[in-house]
Amino acid sequence: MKKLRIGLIGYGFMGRAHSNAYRKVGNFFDVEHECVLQAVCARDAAKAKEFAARWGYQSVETDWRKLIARDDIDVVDICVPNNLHAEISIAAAKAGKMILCEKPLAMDGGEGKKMVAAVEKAKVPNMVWYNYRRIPAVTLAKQLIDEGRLGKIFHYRAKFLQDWTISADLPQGGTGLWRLDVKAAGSGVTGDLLAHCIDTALWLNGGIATVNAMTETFIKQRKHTLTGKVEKVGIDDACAFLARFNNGALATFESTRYARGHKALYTFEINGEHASIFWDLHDLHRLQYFDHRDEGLVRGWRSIHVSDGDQPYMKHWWVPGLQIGYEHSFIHQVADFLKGIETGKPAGPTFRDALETQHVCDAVLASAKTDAWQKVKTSAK
Ligand code: SOE
Repeated sequence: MKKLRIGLIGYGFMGRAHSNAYRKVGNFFDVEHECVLQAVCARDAAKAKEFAARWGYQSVETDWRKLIARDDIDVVDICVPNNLHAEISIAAAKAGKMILCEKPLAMDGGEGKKMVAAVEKAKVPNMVWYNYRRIPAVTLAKQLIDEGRLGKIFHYRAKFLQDWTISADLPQGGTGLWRLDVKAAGSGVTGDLLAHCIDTALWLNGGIATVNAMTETFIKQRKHTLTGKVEKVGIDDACAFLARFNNGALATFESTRYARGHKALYTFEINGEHASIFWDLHDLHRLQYFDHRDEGLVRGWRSIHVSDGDQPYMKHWWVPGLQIGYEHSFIHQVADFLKGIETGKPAGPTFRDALETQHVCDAVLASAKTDAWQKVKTSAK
């Protein structure tokens, strides 16, 4: 097997999800590459060493530039706050590395465009970790839509609800809380959570033409973990927007970190002329499907338990009826990335695909600021 030597930058929640995927992929998928956990990089040497020992990384770096300069690294995996994605990606592309970057691609479309230019100029394989595409039930939704089972799509409805930032005492900034600091995150729920909903939506239903949004920052000031001072909060705590797709479908998107009782409720529903589908992250192995063409006597919503070998990805796992979970979406993403480099047919979302999501996020934030409909730029060549 060919070795693919991974250099991971950052060791948080995503560092663990990705490391798990690299370790497992070869056990379950027939891939030509063996992922080697070559180095993990983080500023805190002690924590990086602890992470390396737990996950089996062979070495540790404390400066990402040194990691990128190493010629025993093939893939740079970026799992650090959003404000570092562009600089690291561009440097890694110049060094000829393959790049896997956490979502969202960038702080905004301007930065994203430079990142796309860098990876395309260097011709390095690249991908962004929008993992929800690879939950088997979501991939099945894509298959059903592409087969034309829904017919013309009229409506797309998505939401991503959480409740972890309701306390006014929660500080902003620093490890674990950088998502609340606009300088590190770029935006709040729009870039963090709606970006997932938008990526899935673009994949399932094509491009978005226009948006009209509202955002709110419920807690206006929070203590900053790094400065110790109470500072203005610059992120959006909640965002809701209307959208029109290029295919004529109407959409609503909503996200908040203030929906008491909801921890990660990502749902979408799509209504077409013949059929509808509904998916819920809390029940991620099921796809709800209604087909009007069914015989009237038994017509109704079917709850498809996506666990059979005929269904996306499932033949690689256990036996029919036994389900898989969240972490498997990352394993599927690595498997598809490897297949992409082995076949020369890159798996999405590439940086260019993710730039499309970035443009929607930019238009959403601009609309909320201007109180007006905004056109979405396209990243298509
Ligand atoms: C935020 O809480 C978060 O961890 C996001 O950053 C992830 O992208 C999402 O999948 C789950 O929620």
